[in-house]
This record gives sequence, structure tokens and C-alpha cells, in this order.
Amino acid sequence: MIYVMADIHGNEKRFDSVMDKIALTEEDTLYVLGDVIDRYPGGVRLLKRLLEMPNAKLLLGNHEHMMLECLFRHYDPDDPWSMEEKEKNFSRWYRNGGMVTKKSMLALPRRERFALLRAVRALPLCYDITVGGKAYKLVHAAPIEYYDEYSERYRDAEQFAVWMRYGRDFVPPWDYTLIFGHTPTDHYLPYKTLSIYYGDRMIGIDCGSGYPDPPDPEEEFYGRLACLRLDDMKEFYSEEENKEPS
Ligand SMILES: [Mn+2]
Repeated sequence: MIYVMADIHGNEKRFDSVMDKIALTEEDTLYVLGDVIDRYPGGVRLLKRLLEMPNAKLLLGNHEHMMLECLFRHYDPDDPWSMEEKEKNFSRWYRNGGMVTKKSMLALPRRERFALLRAVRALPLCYDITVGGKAYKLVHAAPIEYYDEYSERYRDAEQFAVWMRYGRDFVPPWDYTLIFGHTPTDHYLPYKTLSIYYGDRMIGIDCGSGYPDPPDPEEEFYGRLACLRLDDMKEFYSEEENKEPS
């Protein structure tokens, strides 16, 4: 069986809840479409667990990308490591919930930290798979080959692939089904309890595992971790208390 999840955001409780439900076997594959880290404090432990799982396949998310920009000095050897840029990178990462990850990373022995950063740097930006005769492309945010149309908005193709956000009325030019994370599905659906979003050749599976629990009273969106089994399109969600909107 083929399982897909995204944007765990350090939430071990939600991750373990979903793992209990799907009861992954050696024959199964679990795709995790990036953003394992940040917001909740369990991100680095989850990254290590997932990288050690022989049947888990990870993608780079914009949060891992931000971590590399801050902690991996050799991220881009052609780009001078100016203080200004370093500060900009760190403040953006902190604004996006990166402080907890930085703390866990700095608590690791240096050798282990760099081994982990190198493993993250090596993560791909997409997987092309076929399940039950149906073609899927798995990405964190967008298929990198469509960068040209958006090149004015992003520094480079990789930034585009991990940061792009599609609007509700976007009509995809591709013929496969894109499965993406990155944009929580309340961006597309009116439900307060986030659910997997099925659009035209687009399936959004970030159901807000990084959202606060209990929810921010201002926002009132109930985040959970979703997992989709592509063989039969069965949906799994982390167990939450009764959170249906009244
Ligand atoms: Mn993201």
C-alpha cells in the first residue's frame, strides 16, 4: 500500500496517532511531502525517525529549506554568507516557527547535526509514481518544471518548488494528479475541521498538523495530520477530541 502525508510540523502526538491507524508494514511505502520540522518541538526527532525508516520517502519542504539556509553554511557556495543575509534568513525562520528546531539541532553533537543537514540537503523535490494505473506527482508545493511562469516571484526554481501557493481558481496545465502539502486545506475548503482537499488534478493533504491545539480562538480552525492511502483513497486522520464545528 502507498501512503502519503505532509506537513507534520514537529507534532509527534499527531504523527503517532496516524501511524497507529495505518499500521505500516514492510511492504508499504510512506511518502512524507516535506515540512517535518518547525512549530511543534518534535521535528528533529521525527526527521531522524523518518530518515531511518527503510520504507519512508521524504521530500524537501520550505521549512527544511529554511533550516538549511540558516544552519548549513555550505548550502550555496556561490552565495556569499553575508551577515545581513544570515540575519534575514534567521528572522524568517523564527517567524515561521523555527526556534524549536534550531534548539534541537544545536543540542545535537556537531557531527550528527551536519550528517542530518547533509541528509536533508539530499532530499528530492518530487516523486513521480503510478498507483492503480493512475499517475501522481508528489510535491511539497509545486512541480519545479513550472517555475518559468513564476520566475519573477521566486529567487530560483527550488524556492518556487517549496514555497508556491496555488489559489482556489488555479487550473492545472498537467495531466497527472498533483498531491501537495504546504497550503493548509482551509485555504480551499470552508470546513473548520481541516480535511483532504480534492480539486481538479490537485489533492491537498496539509490538514494543519502544525496548527495550535487547542485552536487559536481567533482562527478556530482545527488542525490535524492527514494521511491518504492511494490504493483505495482511504483517508486517515490523527485522533482528536470532538472537533466538529457546531
Ligand atoms: Mn510548507
